[in-house]
Amino acid sequence: QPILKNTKQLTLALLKPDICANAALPPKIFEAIKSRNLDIVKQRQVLWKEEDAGTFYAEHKGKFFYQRLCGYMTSGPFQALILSSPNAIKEWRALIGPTHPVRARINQPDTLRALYGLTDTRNSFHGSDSDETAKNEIGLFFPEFDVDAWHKEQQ
Ligand code: RTP
Ligand code: MG
Repeated sequence: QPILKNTKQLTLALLKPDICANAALPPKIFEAIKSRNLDIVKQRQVLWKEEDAGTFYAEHKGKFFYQRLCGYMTSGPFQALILSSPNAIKEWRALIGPTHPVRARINQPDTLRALYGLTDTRNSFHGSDSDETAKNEIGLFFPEFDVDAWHKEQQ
């Protein structure tokens, strides 16, 4: 029996509230996702309470931008996406670009944060940074989604 290796990776992407507040923007983002050959496996609209932001951004508690980060992320509905491709984590992070939009505009002007990001904190997008965080973050937004079962189904 041949061993079929699953070559696909999952990542968790967020289109933050500023993107979702402007109806003209999400279609442009979905176009960019498509042209980067990232598949949308699942998609959900989310509205966070303060405590949800606190859970997701626990590692940033105490930093100078923490309060404004939580205020931003609870300011309105946003979109959570599970994306897949052979190299989904790096592909999505490459597409969104550097954390800080002002730097992105100088160094990587074609990235989504360069194009749409507003400030260092209001930077419009999130992407998981490893397989482990992707699995945890997918679990937070899509508790019904079984990451391991999905990988098995791909084989
Ligand atoms: P993310 O986790 O959202 O993909 O972004 P990241 O790794 O590029 O950035 P990280 O350092 O993990 O920060 C998480 C989010 O906090 C906000 N932030 N504001 N100097 C600031 O004002 C500042 N630095 C970070 C951003 O919304 C960032 O995505
Ligand atoms: Mg991060």
